[in-house]
Amino acid sequence: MIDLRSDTVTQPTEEMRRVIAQAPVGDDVFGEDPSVNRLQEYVAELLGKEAALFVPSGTMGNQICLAVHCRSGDEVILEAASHIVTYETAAPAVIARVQLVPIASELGQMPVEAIQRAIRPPEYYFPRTALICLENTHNRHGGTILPLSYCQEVAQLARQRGLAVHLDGARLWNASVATGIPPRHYAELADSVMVSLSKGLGAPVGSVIAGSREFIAEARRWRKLLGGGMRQAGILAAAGLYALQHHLERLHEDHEHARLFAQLLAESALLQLELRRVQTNIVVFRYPAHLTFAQFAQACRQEGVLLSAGMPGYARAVFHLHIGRQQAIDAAHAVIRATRALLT
Ligand code: TLP
Repeated sequence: MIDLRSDTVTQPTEEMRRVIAQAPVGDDVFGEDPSVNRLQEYVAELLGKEAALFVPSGTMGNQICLAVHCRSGDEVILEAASHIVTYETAAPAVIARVQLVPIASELGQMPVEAIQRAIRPPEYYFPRTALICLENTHNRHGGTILPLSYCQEVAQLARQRGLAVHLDGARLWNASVATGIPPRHYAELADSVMVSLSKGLGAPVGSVIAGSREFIAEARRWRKLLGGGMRQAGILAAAGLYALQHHLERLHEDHEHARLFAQLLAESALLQLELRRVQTNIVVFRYPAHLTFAQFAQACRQEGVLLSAGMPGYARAVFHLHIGRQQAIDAAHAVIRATRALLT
C-alpha cells in the first residue's frame, strides 16, 4: 500500500529509534529535560527567536499562540481554508475564546486589501482585532508557498495597525527548502511561529512554538493549563532534533516526487489538476464530480494507494520520507487506473 494520506504517517527510522533510546531525559515540567532544552534552543536559533517551547502537537501550538496573543472576545484574521479554521475543532472559540474572521483566497494568500478592510476601527462596540495568522505552506490550497514579499507586506500592515502576526509553519521547512530562503527570514516577520516535527521531517510526535522570551514564558503557562506539560519528553524531543538535523535537506525529494506524480496525473487528462499549485510535497486534484470522496478513495485503495480528502471535490496526496520516486510513479498509475475504471 502506498500511503499518501499525509506526511504525518511516517515511522521513525532505525537511526532515529537509536537516538530515542539513548536520549538523556529529565522532568521537563521542572525544565530539566536536557533533550527538550537542546531542541528548544536549536529551533529558537533556527528561527531567529529568543525562545522556543516543545508542544505535543501543532494544534496545541497554534492554540497556545492564539491564547497568548489575544484576550477573549478579540478577533483573529486568518485564511478561510486555514488549518486553524478547518481542522482544530473550533478550539479558538473554546480556548482563547476569540472570534475568527476568515478571508477567502486563491492560493492561501489573503488579499492585503481584504485584511485591511477586516481590521476593526477602534470603536468600543466593535470587537478588537488582535492578530493576523498566516499558514506557510498552505495545506488545503495544496502546499502552496506564501512568497516572502507577501509575508513582508502583511507584517508591515500588522505593525502599522498594532497587530500581532502568528505563523502556522507546520510545513515552513518545505517552504524554506523549496525557495532556498532560510526559515528565520519568514519567522522574523511573525511574532510567534509554530513548526512541526512530525510531518515531513518524520519525527513521531511534536511541534515547537517560538517567539520572544516573554511570549514563551506565557505560552508555557498555557501549555500546562492545557495538559501539555510533559515529563521525560526528551525521548520525543531527541527524535525531533535528529529529524531537523538529518531530514530537512531531503524534503526537496518529496517535492520532486509530488511534481512527478502531479505531472503524470495531468498528462492522463482524466483528472483535473493545476500544476501551479504543486509547489512542495502536496498534490490536490479534482476527482470525477459525480463521485463522493469515499467512493474515489475506495477505488484508489483497491489499486494500492491511500489518499485523503482536500477541499470539497478534491483529493490530496502528500509525499514523505517513505515514498520513493518509483512509488510516486506507481501511485500515479494506480490513481489513473482507478479513475478510468470509475469512468467506464
Ligand atoms: N495537518 C494534518 C491534518 O490535521 C489535516 C495533515 O494531515 O496535513 N497546521 C497545519 C498547516 C497542518 O497541516 C496541521 C496538521 C496542523 C497545523 C496541526 O498539527 P497536529 O496534527 O500536530 O496537531
